[in-house]
Amino acid sequence: KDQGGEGKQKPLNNEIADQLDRLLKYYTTQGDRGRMFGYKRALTSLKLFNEPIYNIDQIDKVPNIGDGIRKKIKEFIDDGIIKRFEFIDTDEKHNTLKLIESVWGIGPKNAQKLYDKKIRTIEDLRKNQHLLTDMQKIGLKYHEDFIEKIPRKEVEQLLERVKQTAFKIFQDGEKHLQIQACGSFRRGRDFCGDIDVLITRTDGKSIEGINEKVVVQLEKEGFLKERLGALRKSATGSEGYQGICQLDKDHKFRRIDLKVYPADQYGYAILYFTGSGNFNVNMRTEALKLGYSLSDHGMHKLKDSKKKNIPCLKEEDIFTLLNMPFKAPNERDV
Ligand code: DCP
Ligand code: MG
Ligand code: MN
Repeated sequence: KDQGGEGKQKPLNNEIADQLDRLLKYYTTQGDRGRMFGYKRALTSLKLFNEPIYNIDQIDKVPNIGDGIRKKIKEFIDDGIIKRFEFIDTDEKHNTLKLIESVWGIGPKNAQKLYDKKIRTIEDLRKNQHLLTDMQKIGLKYHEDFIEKIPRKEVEQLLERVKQTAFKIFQDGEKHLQIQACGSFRRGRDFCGDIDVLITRTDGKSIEGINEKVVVQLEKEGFLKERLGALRKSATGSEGYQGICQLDKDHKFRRIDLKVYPADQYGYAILYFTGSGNFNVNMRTEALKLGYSLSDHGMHKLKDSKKKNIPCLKEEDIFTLLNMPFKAPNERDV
């Protein structure tokens, strides 16, 4: 203990989170879905835990930490390392799998398959493109750009560009279309993996076709470069696009997701699209415990066989309904 006593000791929350994240990444590349799920839940709960942690007893107040994970945390607090997992950072296979997975479109399962076919480097992938799907080939083509995060300022510029076009092709678009960036950008990150754009219309008319019109126009203008899959229409009325954009020749190629939702689903849509993914998993689990099924387009009581949707136009209302304290977007970055 340091001389100043507990008051001056540094809380261990972040260091413990880093350790769990390290193990989570390891089990992810190992394809161990059970442990992946367990570590993800433990990590999210730890990040949402508001108290500073100084000792192992406090860990028992954090939800979703099982015996196995608790033991490793105890070892880390006691000894400063988790012996059995020291090898991870230098494990060649683990690092190679991480590298292969860093290509957009390649998940843990595919990475393992490619590894078994003797793929070890990005160069190997480039020479063996017959092993890849069309989407993965595009991921590989832009790989060097995609591994670079997008500065916040550029996300703002990309969003402006989408707005400009959408407002131009829709009469009174400025008045009736609501367009905003979600994902890590809305959670306040300085650097984002991609840009996530959420669109709705507020004049009471159907959103049908907005996605396609905006995408086709942005493609004509040369802003959107390639589609990653077909344009999407869900059974519940939303539309979407996944692809690649570029602000101008002086900027990198960037991943972009567009989603269009009907106004009466907007609260759910913006909550979902703001994330983080971990936060969503956690919130849905909480909702289930309270007897609700929560998704990107609505919420209903589990007991209700008709699955009657509970309308929520604002995300605040969803927290209220679930009796959960409201979390601002920057508090959801877990
Ligand atoms: N999302 C989710 N579950 C998934 C994928 C996405 O709940 N499997 C939601 C939460 C995410 C949001 O969609 O925050 C946007 O997805 P992204 O993959 O773009 O993730 P982020 O924007 O959070 O991070 P990044 O900076 O890597 O893009
Ligand atoms: Mg994103
Ligand atoms: Mn995205």
